[in-house]
Amino acid sequence: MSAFPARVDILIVGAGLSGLYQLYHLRKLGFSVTIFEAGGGIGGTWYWNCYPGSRVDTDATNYQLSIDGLWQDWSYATLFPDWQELRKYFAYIDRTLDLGRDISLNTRVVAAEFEEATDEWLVRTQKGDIVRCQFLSFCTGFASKPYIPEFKGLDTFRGRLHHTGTWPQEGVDLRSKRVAVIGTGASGVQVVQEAAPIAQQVTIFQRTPCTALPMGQRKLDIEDIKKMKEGQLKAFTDRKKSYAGHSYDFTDRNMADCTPEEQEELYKQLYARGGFYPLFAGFREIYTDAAANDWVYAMWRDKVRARINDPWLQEKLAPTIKPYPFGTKRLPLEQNYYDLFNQPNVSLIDINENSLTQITPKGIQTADGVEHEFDIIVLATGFDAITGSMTQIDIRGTEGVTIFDKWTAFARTYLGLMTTNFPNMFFTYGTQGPTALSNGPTAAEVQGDWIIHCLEYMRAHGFSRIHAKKEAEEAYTKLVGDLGDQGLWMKVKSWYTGANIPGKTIQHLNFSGGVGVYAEMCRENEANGYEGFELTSGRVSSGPPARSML
Ligand code: N01
Repeated sequence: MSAFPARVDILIVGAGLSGLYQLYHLRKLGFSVTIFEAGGGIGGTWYWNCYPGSRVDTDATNYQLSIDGLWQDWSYATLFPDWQELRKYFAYIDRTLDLGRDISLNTRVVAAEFEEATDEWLVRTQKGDIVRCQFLSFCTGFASKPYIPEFKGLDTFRGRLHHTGTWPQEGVDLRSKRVAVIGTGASGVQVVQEAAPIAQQVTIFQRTPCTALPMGQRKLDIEDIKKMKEGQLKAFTDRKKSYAGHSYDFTDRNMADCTPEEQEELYKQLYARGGFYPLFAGFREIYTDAAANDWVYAMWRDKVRARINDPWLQEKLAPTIKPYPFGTKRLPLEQNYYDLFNQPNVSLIDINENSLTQITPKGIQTADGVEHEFDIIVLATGFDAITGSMTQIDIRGTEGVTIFDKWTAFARTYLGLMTTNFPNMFFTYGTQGPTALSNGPTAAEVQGDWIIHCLEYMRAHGFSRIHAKKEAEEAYTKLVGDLGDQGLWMKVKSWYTGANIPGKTIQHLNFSGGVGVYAEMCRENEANGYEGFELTSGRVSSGPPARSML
């Protein structure tokens, strides 16, 4: 991986799937492109999230890029690959597409400022290097700013305490340890599954029960792989038309038109397939119709309770009364999460009943006065998701506006790709894109294609600047809000709406109209010559970095 030039046409921030996809295509088109990656390796989320059990909740067919010449020779060994397998996939991408020579690792971008005189960005790294680029593309994902709650005494703990999103690269041995896991989202569930078989004791601090679905994990054999390869091209096409960016989609049938037996039979089959099938291949109404949502919750609840011996735990993990609409908080996938609670070394503390009062040198104290002693505390407490990946960087656009100030008040974008006052700056898999409601690689490609085509178009027409018009941004942001309000997402506190972070503005942060609809909007926008964007020409510089700007 090489040193970077002083000026490039396009600087990409982040070497996850989005960043690599854009680097590959833009370089092929003859642009000069560099990726700055904060981590010591490529892989984005799979570099940082190397905690025990970390694995993708998307199946092998869908969790890959569709680049021709890439997918044909790659096969995962498991249906839901873990972080180690995913890192092998990233190494394969790097090798096959020869991307490394344009990636600078350990290069964290801390600031960027737009220079009106040249229509260029000046980007500063943590090490103090400054690079000039005409276009800046943030491929920083939705979960690159870990959230650590302000627990009293956090710094006093004498054991090991780590957030899942910044897990030590060298690993942490959980064997025979007393492990606390705070948080029961996708990360917490994965850690618990890994810790319970080997740790001396695992104590889970739960604030809200998750509604995990069975993963259906299995090893892939030669026959599976052959079948996958045969259907792969169709899967790539289908996923861009679907609601959630997977190769499968909601049933065309209305729930109301089906008999109770037909409804049950459908969900029996979807559960048997595993993964997100019950969520994204069942009835669409579960997202909009409270009664349909109640029905699907009750079915999930009964299946889960049947696996748990202790009635108290049954009620804590799968409450009789639905705690929030099913599917409105990101569902984890589980392999044996609920069964593990039957083990004597696994226990649960409901912090609504018995709150976590402070972290102590020896462990965690709860409101009942008990000090629970631990060797390791795992903070699976999530992220300042979606907007946080960019607002943590000092990004300054025109008129002195920073992205932090703009989005902290109320995040606005046009098409989830650009935001007013930040010309020549794109972002992918972030604010107001399909993001959390989409399979990652699909969103990376749909949004990446729009950016790539736009840059080609600008070059062909001699434009040096693209800027999202304010009225287009207002209209799109309203659309995101209106679509979101048609669903049940506001009925729960979650990172989908910013409600997991104290004080953060609560708003719909995802485009919830579906990936297929979104992709069509992007294609239309491209076809009509980028309506809603102002394209201008005239200011091009290839000069050295202006070190005084930042
Ligand atoms: O984070 P989360 P995550 N005291 O925000 C709890 C992706 N991911 O890291 O629900 C006590 O979902 C919080 O409680 P509550 C995936 O998209 C992907 O698990 O807010 N508890 C919740 O239980 C996922 O959705 C993979 O009441 C506190 C938990 O911490 C996203 O990352 C694998 C607390 C946070 O859950 C984030 O998942 C893993 C407090 N003060 C993760 N504050 C893949 O497959 C928060 N909590 C790609």
